[in-house]
Amino acid sequence: MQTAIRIDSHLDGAHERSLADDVLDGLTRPFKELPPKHFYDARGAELFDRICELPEYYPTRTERAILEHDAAELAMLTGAAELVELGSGTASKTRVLLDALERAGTLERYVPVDVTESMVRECAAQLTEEYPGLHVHGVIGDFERHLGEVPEAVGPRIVAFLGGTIGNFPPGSRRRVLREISRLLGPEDHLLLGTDLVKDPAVLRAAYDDTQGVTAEFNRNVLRVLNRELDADFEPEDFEHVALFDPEHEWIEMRLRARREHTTLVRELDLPVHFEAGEEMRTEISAKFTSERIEGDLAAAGLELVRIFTDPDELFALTLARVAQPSSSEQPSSS
Ligand code: SAH
Ligand code: AVI
Repeated sequence: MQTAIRIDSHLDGAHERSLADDVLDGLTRPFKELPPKHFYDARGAELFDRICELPEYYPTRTERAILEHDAAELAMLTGAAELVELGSGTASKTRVLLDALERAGTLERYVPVDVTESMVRECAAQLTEEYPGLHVHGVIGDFERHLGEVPEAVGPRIVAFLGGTIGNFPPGSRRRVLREISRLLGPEDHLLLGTDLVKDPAVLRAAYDDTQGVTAEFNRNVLRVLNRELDADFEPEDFEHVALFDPEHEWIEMRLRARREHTTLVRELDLPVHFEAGEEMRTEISAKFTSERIEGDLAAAGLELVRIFTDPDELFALTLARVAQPSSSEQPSSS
């Protein structure tokens, strides 16, 4: 008999090397930068969960509401036997989709893919309890490097990339990641992509600079990760949380601003890093979308829109897409 849970881990020395490479590359530039994937150690994941509950952070509850409204239709449109989820986290919203697929009688397997090992393991254990008969094949890995490790589909599949995480990539990488994702899709499969939408900058800024300071703590957590993983000596409280909206690119930037001039040593890399007082280091971008931007990115990745689902206030969008079908004029003629 097949067991309900299988977990493959692809994070080994390579993961630490990727952190070291990102630090060597990002902290030696004139405008310092770190990629956001390093926020998510166990503490970062917990802080992110608290962000999702904040009154100012509307994306999570809005995406959940869209799913609750439209999951039955998604189940009908996709007939999915399998849900692959990239950056699955605690999979809290995913259950809405799993419920709909279970009700439709098509659900067989869930494949969570995340860099945070504890998340994948805990979510596999919980979901196999909650959904008797469900197989969970967890992939602990980096969705920028390990999509090739996603197992062969067991039937029509949805690849879900929820929460707006695609917006955490700059435009070029975003299209590259979407293209990689499109390789997971056969002709019967769908991508379900969550994207935050362009809106009043004041609403956006509040969502990334909450009054309780949870987002500030999440932002500073990346320094704790560097201290632990690379034996650095950052003092997180030496950095102030900054969230600004860039109107040209229509994205939020999170930065850490040095409160005083100082030099930090990243011992494992033998790397001194100097900060001027007031110097800012970028730790995340979170792009906001219009329907044109969504369609443009999909098209650049060889994907086409099936349907966009949104909430009544048009705060957030869930887009169903599939591999672009050749138009009738491009189809090879039979003669
Ligand atoms: N999908 C959830 C969680 C979003 S938070 C939601 O919508 O609420 C982003 C998640 O992506 C975290 O769980 C984080 O660990 C994961 N993540 C970030 N960068 C990643 C990467 N490069 N590869 C795999 N997982 C990543
Ligand atoms: C995971 N990602 C979509 C979140 C976002 O909104 O860009 C991460 C986050 N950063 C600050 N708050 C939440």
